[in-house]
Amino acid sequence: MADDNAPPDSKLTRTKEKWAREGRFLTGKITRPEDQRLPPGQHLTKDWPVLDLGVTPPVSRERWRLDVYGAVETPVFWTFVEFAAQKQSRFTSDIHCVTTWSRYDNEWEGLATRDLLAACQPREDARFVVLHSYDGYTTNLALEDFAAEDALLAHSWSGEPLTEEHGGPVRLVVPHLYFWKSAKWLQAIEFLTEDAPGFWEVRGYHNRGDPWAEQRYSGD
Ligand SMILES: Nc1nc2c(c(=O)[nH]1)N[C@H]1C(S)=C(S)[C@@H](COP(=O)(O)O)O[C@H]1N2
Ligand SMILES: [Mo]
Repeated sequence: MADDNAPPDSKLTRTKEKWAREGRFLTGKITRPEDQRLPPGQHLTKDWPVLDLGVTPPVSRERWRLDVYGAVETPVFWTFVEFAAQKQSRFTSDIHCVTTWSRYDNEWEGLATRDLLAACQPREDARFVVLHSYDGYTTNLALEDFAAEDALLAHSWSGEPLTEEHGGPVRLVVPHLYFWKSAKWLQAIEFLTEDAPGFWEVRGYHNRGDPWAEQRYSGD
């Protein structure tokens, strides 16, 4: 029998309340200063360069799938239609590429990573995520970086579907870290209890990649 007093999505609400109590993702680790929009060593560009491994995997919205698995209570397997039916967020943020270009005011639309976390419910011992992409690319993030309040799984940019060259149908966007952490052509999100460095992280890039601390390479 339905309880008329229960909030409509009580499992989700309980999870979010618990996180709020624990301050689970609010560890103060985001170092982006209010008064310094352009990180050190960066220059502004108005165009949007394309950078990747040189392979653009052909993934239509019809064929695209997202798998979310590993250290989670509720693994998620979505088609694009199912993904697009989730709560939508719009965030405007800056891009900072390790190759020293930055681009301001990018308008993204998609699923906030915090809403994805509410859906898949990371286990208590989950600490890291690895993003897997359709071109074989991988990149790793600490859970609190993945859960940044302006991070999202984006399907649109400037009100238009994300183009193939920029990672469509869906890419990750984590604005407070260098852009190599923002995996294009997202295929899967794996939750882990131990860190597992990705494609560039095992090739000399910094494990975290904070632009304001100039964490470009592993010795920085
Ligand atoms: N799947 C995938 N994602 C990727 C890459 C890649 O090669 N494959 N390159 C990364 C790097 S190094 C950068 S700088 C940005 C570039 O994104 P853009 O081409 O949209 O500017 O994508 C990141 N995400
Ligand atoms: Mo890059």
